Amino acid sequence: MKVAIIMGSNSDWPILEPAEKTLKEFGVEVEVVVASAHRTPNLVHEFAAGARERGVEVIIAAAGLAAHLGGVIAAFTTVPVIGIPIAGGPLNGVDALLSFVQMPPGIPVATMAINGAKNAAIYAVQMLSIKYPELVEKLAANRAKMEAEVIAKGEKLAAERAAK
Ligand code: RP5
Repeated sequence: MKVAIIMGSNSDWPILEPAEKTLKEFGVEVEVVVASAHRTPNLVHEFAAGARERGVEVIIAAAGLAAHLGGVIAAFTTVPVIGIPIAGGPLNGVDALLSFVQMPPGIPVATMAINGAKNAAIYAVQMLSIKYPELVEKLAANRAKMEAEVIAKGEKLAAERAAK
């Protein structure tokens, strides 16, 4: 099972690193690429047109500013694309959010929250779980872990308040 993470610039990487970490925790192979819809359109075309042949099953595309990366990739492949608008510039990611989310009918990009790298990874794993049943159990374990963590946080707060 393989997911590609593609970003418009290496300056996006600190936001995206948690996505790679999460995917690896689920045992998913990750391909990481820097390519820009505006600055390296030929590279983006090559990446997207060959994605399915390379075994990529889901693409996570992240970019900031006037972010056309997700849409352009989706135009060149039928591999599903998850978009992450990256915060940056004077509009702080709202520009990228609108660019990702307002796709014309026929070419969808499943857009996450601004900087929503972790959810992009989990959503990719959920998509892969349709084909790879072992991921269903891992997703359930991940939910159980989160539940335990939230309960522990509540108990910690209650204990701190009681001690005052
Ligand atoms: C976008 O422009 C990139 O995705 C990045 O978020 C933003 C700024 O890129 P750099 O100028 O840091 O290379 O294409």
